[in-house]
Amino acid sequence: MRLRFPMPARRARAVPLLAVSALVIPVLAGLAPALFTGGTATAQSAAKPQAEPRSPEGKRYLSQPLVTSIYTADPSAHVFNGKIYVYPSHDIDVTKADDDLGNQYAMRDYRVLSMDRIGGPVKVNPVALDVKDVPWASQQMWAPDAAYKNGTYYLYFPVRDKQLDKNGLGTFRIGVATSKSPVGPFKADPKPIAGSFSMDPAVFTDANGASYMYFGGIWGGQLQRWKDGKFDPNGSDTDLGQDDQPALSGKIARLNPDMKSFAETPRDVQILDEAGKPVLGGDHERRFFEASWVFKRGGKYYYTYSTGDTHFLNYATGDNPYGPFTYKGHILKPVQGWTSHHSIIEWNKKWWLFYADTQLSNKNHLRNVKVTELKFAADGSIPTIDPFVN
Ligand code: FUB
Repeated sequence: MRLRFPMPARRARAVPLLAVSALVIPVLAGLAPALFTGGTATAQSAAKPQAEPRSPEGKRYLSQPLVTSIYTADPSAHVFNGKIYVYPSHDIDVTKADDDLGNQYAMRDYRVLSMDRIGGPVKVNPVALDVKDVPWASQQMWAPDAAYKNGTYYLYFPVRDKQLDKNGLGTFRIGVATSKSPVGPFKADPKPIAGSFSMDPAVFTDANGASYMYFGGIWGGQLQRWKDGKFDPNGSDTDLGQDDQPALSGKIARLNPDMKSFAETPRDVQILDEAGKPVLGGDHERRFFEASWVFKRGGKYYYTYSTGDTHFLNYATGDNPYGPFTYKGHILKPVQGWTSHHSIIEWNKKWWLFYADTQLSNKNHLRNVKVTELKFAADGSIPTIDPFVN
């Protein structure tokens, strides 16, 4: 079995959170370090410089954690009223062993990060939504996203419900919560979004105001259990095991104007290869695993996603929000840690990739969010980013 979570080659000594916070981290990739006091980062410190952080293999990191006072992952970044807000998962330390189901990702709440500019101080805001305040949820608040419309902020979040499967775990559904503030607190609707399933919601709003939710993820995200349109509680824990067949696709559904319900039955987001054929299930460096994120640039729609067990962030382009999308390449090479989940925004006339690694802990379930500039070639292609500096 391909174990989803343990990565022996990437394991080494864990660096205590506070020890790293005390370091003076040099400016890398043009970004100031985030050092913390009381939950708010300061761009520089007067303390004497100490050693530059290195990976367990001795490599230098391309960029530094945005915050060090809590663990964060799966960053969905947005610009609201000129300010940058990041909606991450809030990782917590648990004693559960790494497994393919993702039991060690036992997050219980969300906290929003905010900043006036990239490279500036980052604020860790109070709890925005707690699992205990979501009536239908059991556990594991995974990667969220957010949207804004007509004075209301919407927080979309995947969490297991209380309907247990063969592993005694709930079924992932996607909930929605609202607030008048971008940092919450958010109030959850009493039920998950009707027709939603699996995890990793990402909401894209097109120039004409139509909003779409992309979602889904295989293995622990359970997408493979929905292959026949209804949930199979005894289905596979990983994928369909059909390497020579088209890979499972992420999903898309247009949202109703209320931003809280689907206007249509979710459809497949198809990824095609250069010959126009669907990427196959056995093609683990190109097939969809989780972490959909869509943005539009130069009239093209970029569908971006994680390949999970091969640890790449990839992109494919299309000419409308539904696709099909043609595979183009890797955005980011593997980071330190198992998961790779990201978002991409335009801010101050530049494009930015928010991602996460495990620099602070060297544990797969205790991640830290980072940001680096994303460049485009003249033809719209994306040069692959290495998360380490050579
Ligand atoms: O953080 C928990 C899960 O791991 C996310 O939902 C996935 O995208 C992966 O990062």
